[in-house]
Amino acid sequence: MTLLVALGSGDPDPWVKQFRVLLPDRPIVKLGDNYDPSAVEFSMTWYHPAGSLAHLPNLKAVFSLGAGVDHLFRDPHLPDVAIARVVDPDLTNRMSEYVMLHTLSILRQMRRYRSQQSIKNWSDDDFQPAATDVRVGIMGLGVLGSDAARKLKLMGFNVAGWSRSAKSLDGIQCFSGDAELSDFLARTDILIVLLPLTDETRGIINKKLLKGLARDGRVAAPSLINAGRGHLQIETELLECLDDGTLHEAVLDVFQTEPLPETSRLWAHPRVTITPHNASVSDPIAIANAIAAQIRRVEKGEALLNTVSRKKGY
Ligand code: NDP
Ligand code: OXD
Repeated sequence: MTLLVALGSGDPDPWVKQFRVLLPDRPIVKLGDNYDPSAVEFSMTWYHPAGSLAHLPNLKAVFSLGAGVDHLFRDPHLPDVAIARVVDPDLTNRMSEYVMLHTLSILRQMRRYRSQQSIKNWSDDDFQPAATDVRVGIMGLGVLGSDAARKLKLMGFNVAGWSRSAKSLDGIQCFSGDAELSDFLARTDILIVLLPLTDETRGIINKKLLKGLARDGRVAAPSLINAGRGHLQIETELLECLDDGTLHEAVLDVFQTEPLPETSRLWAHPRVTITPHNASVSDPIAIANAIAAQIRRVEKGEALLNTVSRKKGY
């Protein structure tokens, strides 16, 4: 039983090394190695080249090395086998760190103080709201969104979330579906996006949506944090909203084109913070462990966990 590490982006070697430690009895190969396709039963993938998982007649399951699976559905030749994604406390905690860091940074106006420091300007003339005065709204109340919601709530923020199906989370106001989106936006000062990229969510962060955010809050204007996927946002419209004051500040970890091209106006925008799609990285040590546990489950005849619905796209 061979395991294939199929990466189209990033270095496969730390993954191969870690899987060899965890599953010492199985051959672990990577794309480009010389292996027997009929021996491959599992594939661990991240942006694999289209077609590279076709012609594996005994493939049982594909594991995404991340929480998102949109990279798999780019492949028109994706085999019709079970797909599992990463759900792991290591990945979840890292994302919540990112969300808390940037939400607090927006609340405490760190962008402003950094620029004041650069010109030795001691000025404290703006009202500083408390976390309890600020309404955070999280689009995507799944594994990552609900953990971030709970932690922001603990910090005192007034937190709501929006998801596809109705939810109930202690102390969090829950909205769902298209019908409740405008009410959710209208009570949101800091919008956090942790949605998957699907046919339904592509381009959802556009001018119309950003104009629907709250205008009656104790912050200057609403702000955006997108750590979901780049194609959720329409960057030309995001820039228009930053330029005309619809949006106060944007923190972006993901972009329509990655790496973000040098020509993008986002790089130099005074109210944009850019991180290189590392809000929550998949650490081979933690994540290979979770995938090896899944493989052991399948071998014992148990069902795969964290499977993905092809119909929903996440
Ligand atoms: P989950 O599948 O657990 O949660 C997805 C959430 O989005 C669910 O609440 C789901 O609703 C909601 N959702 C999906 N489609 C819609 C829709 N059309 N309308 C409203 N809500 C919708 O995913 P995770 O929380 O684990 O991960 C979320 C995303 O974060 C990943 O898909 C990935 O793109 C991104 N990510 C980014 C990383 C980074 O470093 N930048 C790292 C890890 C993940 P419902 O609950 O009803 O199903
Ligand atoms: C993920 C990611 O989906 O790293 O896990 O973006």
